[in-house]
Amino acid sequence: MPILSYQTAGESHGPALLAVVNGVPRGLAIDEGFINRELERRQGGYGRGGRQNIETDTVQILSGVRAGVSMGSPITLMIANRDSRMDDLVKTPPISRPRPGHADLAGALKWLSNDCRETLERASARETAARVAAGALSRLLLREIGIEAFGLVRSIGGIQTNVTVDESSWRGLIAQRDASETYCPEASATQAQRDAIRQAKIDKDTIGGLVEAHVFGAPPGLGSCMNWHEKLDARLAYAVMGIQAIKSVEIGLGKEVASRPGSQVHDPITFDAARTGESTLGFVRPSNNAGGTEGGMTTGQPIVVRAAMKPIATLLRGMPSVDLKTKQPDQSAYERSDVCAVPACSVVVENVVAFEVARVACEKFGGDSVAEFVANFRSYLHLARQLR
Ligand code: EPS
Repeated sequence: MPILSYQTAGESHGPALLAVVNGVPRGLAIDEGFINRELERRQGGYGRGGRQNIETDTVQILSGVRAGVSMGSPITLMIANRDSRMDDLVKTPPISRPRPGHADLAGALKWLSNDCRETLERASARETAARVAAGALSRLLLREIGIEAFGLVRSIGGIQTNVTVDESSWRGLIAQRDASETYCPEASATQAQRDAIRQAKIDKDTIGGLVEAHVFGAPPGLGSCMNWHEKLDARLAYAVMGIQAIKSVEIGLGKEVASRPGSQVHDPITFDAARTGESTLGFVRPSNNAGGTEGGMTTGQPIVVRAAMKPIATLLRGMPSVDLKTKQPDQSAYERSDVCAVPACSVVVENVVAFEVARVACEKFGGDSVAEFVANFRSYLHLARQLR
């Protein structure tokens, strides 16, 4: 039985983006509407460029699903690019003035070319549409065992919301987040972030921010401390750092652990017999500084991942660069781009994080069918609750 995994393929202006998802058990009802809503959210947010007016990202399922239900074979998800023109060398001309901060220069040198085009086509964050589709698919499986993910924008250009996201607040924040043009569940912060993006546009500049993903309902014991590469926190960091433009990943308190004493970092352990039905199995922690993982395993507390996205590398005003053909100084190239894609990034992080949680859930509960997966989940909880 394959472990849950996926591969993406496709270029920004190629015919389509693809994700091949392996290891989805048989018997999962595929809610395409949910996948498409996540794709639509990824396209949105204030500060996006002209490309999103061209595309209407919609998933087509090419394999692994029969009459709306998974068969256990690899599931191929396809998102067609309307703006497909990569073979037209006039419409996608060579680029020899690399953008600082993009993959352009390193890629041109790596593949021995003075044209950055091929590198940028593949390195483009357009590929994240395929990752969102795979992540959204994995969330359908997570729902079978009561696990849900929630993403939001924490700050843009230093303008931050201090809204608390936890088990009791997150459902109530969905509507506020979805009403926000910056995917930030606080109206005043949204307005200030919007103003900052508009100012960046006026300045012909770009702007980054902080995004968060929270996962609720995960039972204790997903992931493992037995090998470093099995640790869930390590895998979350790997997956999130693999998203375009991410420069830091934090779990829970993150880098703040460095400046506090242990007594103000570690989450005390208490037990409440009345709460054994919850994902913590009754082990109540008054704080969640650990962000839901200890020793690379889930604790039963919400999983909290925070990531910093750098500003988009394509500046309308350009940046000091060098023409690779002449080696003479020049401004970096400009092609249509976003001023800010932090809201979109929050959707990508939410779905990528969910996929990693689904992967460790599949490792623990296995099963060729969803029925077996759910039964194994219940059996584990039953045994854990009986521990004496
Ligand atoms: C993106 C589409 C791209 C860019 C963006 C991500 O479209 P185009 O290049 O045709 O305008 O807007 O890519 C980047 C920001 C980047 O640096 O590569 C998308 O759909 O998310």
